[in-house]
Amino acid sequence: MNEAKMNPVDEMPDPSRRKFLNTAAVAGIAGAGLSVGLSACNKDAPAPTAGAAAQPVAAASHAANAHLKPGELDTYYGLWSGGHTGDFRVLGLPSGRELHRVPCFVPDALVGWGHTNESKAIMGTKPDGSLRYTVADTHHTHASYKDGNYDGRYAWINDKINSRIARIRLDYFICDKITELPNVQGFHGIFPDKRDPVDPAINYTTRVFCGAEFHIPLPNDGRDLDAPEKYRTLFSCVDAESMEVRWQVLIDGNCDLAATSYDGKLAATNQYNTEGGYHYEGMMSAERDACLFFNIARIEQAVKDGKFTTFGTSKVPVVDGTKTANADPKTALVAYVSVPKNPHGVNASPDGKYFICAGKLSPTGTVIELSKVLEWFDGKLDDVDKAIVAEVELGLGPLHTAFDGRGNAYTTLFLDSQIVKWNVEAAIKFHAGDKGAQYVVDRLDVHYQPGHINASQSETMFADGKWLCVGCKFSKDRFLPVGPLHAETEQLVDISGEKMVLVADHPVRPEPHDFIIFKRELLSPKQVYDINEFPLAVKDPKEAGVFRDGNKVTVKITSLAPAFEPREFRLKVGDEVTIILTNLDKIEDLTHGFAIPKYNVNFIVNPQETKSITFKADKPGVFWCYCTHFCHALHLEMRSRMIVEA
Ligand code: K7E
Ligand code: CUA
Ligand code: CA
Repeated sequence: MNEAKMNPVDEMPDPSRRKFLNTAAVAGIAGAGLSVGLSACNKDAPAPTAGAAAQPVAAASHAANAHLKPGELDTYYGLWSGGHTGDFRVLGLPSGRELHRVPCFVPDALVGWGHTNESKAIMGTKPDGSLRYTVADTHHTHASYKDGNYDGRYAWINDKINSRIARIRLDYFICDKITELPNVQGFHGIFPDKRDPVDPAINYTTRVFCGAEFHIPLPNDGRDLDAPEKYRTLFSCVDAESMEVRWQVLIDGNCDLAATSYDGKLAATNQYNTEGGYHYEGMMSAERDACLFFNIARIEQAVKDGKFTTFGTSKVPVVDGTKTANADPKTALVAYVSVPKNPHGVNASPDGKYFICAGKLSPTGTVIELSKVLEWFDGKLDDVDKAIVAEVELGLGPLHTAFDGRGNAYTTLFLDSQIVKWNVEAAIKFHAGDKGAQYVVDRLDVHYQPGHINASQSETMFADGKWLCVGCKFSKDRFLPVGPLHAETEQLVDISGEKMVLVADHPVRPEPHDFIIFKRELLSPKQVYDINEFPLAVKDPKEAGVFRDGNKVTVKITSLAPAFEPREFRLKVGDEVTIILTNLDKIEDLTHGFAIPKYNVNFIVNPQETKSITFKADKPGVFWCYCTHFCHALHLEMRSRMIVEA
């Protein structure tokens, strides 16, 4: 594998070396060989630098495009997942500047997320009022659609650790709802639908699909602990508005990534563990796994008809999507399409015609034609595997695919540390027997071991083929060393021409996994809150003050630069205190903070926003509540004196 990296960028790989990975090679990747594959990340391994050296330097014009002058705004938004940090990141592109982090699953000290009453109610608490979870692992973020493009309402993001889905309102860039999925573990792939399969008037997102990766006993209440062959997993549908789980599908195998069709009829998930293996080797024993297609209209009809079961305390209807129950295409809820060994991503092409699965342990890309899957459901295609219109070699370790809207796909090759640009129609011709069809258009070395990839507007019908970003899992030598933990490299690639041009490296805190990129015109975020969105709002400084009911005390505070009202307030040790703070400033960008020393309190209030926080006054003394957000020339003077009497 290292020798592959010695090849110059443009040299086509030796085909004999790129046969379908045999069992020994897979064992190699899985075991000792993984370190071989990854040894490229080792400083001693000379391999990747050879490719890097051969790399053409970015053309000045491209570089100039990506470098914005001071004061210039980006032309694209990027929505990135944060990974271990459990947040949702907002980038400007092409500059790559990080503009915002929206906390959702994990507490955040800037906005007071996980501290204020409002955020705790969204995150979920235990009976003692503490947070149910404080860790998360976000991988995938996708936004709501209308007419095949983003409509700027919502984005969703997954937490793989605790199987939670969070919704982000894109008008304020805040998380407003979190739902924990029942009956599953390892919620990984996520994708909103793009229209309704039945009602043509619903040409926008109303469902979000969630795939679960890990097999568990059903229900997971202590039964079947030592009977892993009985463990199962489910594919879930969440209502985009209510964020309630509408239904789940019991399946054979597992879910990894998810995708949806532009006609709203199908949702898909790729599977790497059709074996139901519960040991590592067991998940790699079969030569082929699958990509599943869910017939949304039929599933919802089955739920309506009462053809479902439930598990444990969950009331969510679960329909039977297993293979044996779905052998008859005319009634099948799910189609199982065979895909080579342990595939990873599944992506819908912007023309709405194809789904592409990347091979991971097979060096191939599989192209599945959607109209043929629908023909199978209609009983017009005898074998659903005939929906596969191409299965072509791309390189080693294919993971995810993006599109340029000109018929080309861009797939990351993890082991080769490359992006391969390939033409989908040419691949279909090649697969059909035209061995002269040159489907590989270009290859680009990236740094290093790329996972996710996406291009501007790639996940919409309006893919514009301008910019492409690739999330590289290893940065190795690309940045100044900062100790053992390396940043990851998000690389920017210009894809407007025939050849890909690497334009910029950006370090990111690990690890974003997935992201989407779209035109800035599709969003129009608000700069000032609507005070009426907050039932607790203190709308006038005259309403501020201390309101006592026994030992329950409410302190209503307003901020108006550069002063809080009231300037001091009095409490007694033992009081249960709720502070409600409304920022009455209406000016854009005029945010105040509120911190109480020794009481572990800090949060911000944006213009016209209200937040509250509840704590026990357990320490007597004087505590200077102060503004933590620089707001005014008299910011340092912006304080309120909290007096706690013994
Ligand atoms: Cu989207 Cu990283 Cu969760 Cu592929 S996964 S890389
Ligand atoms: Cu208000 Cu600083
Ligand atoms: Ca497998």
